[in-house]
Amino acid sequence: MRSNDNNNKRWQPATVTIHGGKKRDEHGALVSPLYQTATFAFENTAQGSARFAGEEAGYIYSRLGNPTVTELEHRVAALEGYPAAAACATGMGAVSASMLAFLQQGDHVVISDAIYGCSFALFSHLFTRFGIDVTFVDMSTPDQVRSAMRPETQVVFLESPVNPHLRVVDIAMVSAIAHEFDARVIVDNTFMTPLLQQPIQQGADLVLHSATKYLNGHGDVVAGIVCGSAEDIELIKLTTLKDMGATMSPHDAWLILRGLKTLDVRMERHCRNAAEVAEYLQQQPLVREVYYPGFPTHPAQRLMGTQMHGAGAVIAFELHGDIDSARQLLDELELITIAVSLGDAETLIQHPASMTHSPYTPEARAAAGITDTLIRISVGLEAVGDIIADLEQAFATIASQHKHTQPQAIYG
Ligand code: 4LM
Repeated sequence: MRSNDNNNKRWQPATVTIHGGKKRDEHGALVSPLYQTATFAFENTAQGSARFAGEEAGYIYSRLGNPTVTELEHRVAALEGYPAAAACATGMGAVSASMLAFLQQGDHVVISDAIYGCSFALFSHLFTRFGIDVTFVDMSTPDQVRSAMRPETQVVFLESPVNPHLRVVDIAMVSAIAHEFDARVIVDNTFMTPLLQQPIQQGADLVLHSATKYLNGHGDVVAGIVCGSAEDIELIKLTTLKDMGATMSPHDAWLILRGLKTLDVRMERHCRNAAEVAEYLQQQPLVREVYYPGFPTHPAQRLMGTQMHGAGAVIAFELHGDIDSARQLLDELELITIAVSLGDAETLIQHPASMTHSPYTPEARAAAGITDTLIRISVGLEAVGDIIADLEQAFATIASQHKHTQPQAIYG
């Protein structure tokens, strides 16, 4: 018998991306309606005050909750394996709302040494202004992680694979150490999606996404979401999200619900295309090194089948030469778009040192291994032959301009 409510069903992820969190519509609409409203009418003053007092369930005002947003929260929470989620205006809204909910002056946080540029800026520039002490640490070994921990450490925050160069962090190892110190572990799972990595299995307390990327997948929304226990999500919603206000608009939630329906098939194609592009890049004489978790030599292989269930579709590579070499390659491309962001149907390429990771100081960038010759490509859903042909013509143009030079010497 069909039930009215698709929460708590034990479906496989591909089914959850389509049906999770959905309630039967009173008119039988296949697609859930978009509740494009700022506020909700009360029947009378008693109902209004009961809702504000939390004595009666129901919507009040869309900054505090909205049925379309609720459906998305249920769907993503189910995908990540947590009981609850809070949708946010942007990925950075999810990072700031979830971190600040658990922090106060005098607290300490431990952060992986390479992360997305604006997360780095938030932690290193803004948090420190409010008396929150921050330690960035290379999380490769238990000793390094343990040495960064203090009695006042409240949160350990990490990305894996790391933006931009795809280093990986053993989430189970970090979670075990953090929990010895009673600290929460927050994992930014944007690069993997819940289909390729579910950090709850490795002990993470909260998992967040820039939903701008694969979850939406169509490049037309900026959004974020954080998943966790009912208590943690309630705290985030009732404090930092409600009062700082980085809540998701119902229209954005509706678009992400639409995008999510194809997450499984999109990820399959993204990953297949990326494997071919990575293989191609590795054979190019102008490329010094390719960072791709799918290579047998990549440290990610140790975590494949346990923490990770796929290599994802972001690749980073180093060119021979200097910053101009990187710029020249990008400028020669015709199909592949020079743009930040990732996880879209379009293949996007960018230069982290001068773009996504420019908020780093040059010293922090060097320490994190983000060089001037590093390029990041988010492999899209186009025919992979066309993506490779575009790279091929760009490399060929550069080589022809230097036809009397040995390949490795073109870029110095
Ligand atoms: C980019 N990234 O890398 P919003 N977490 C991760 C991210 O990569 C990003 C955010 C959070 C890029 C944006 C320009 C791992 C963003 C922040 O942009 O606030 O949705 O997400 O190209």
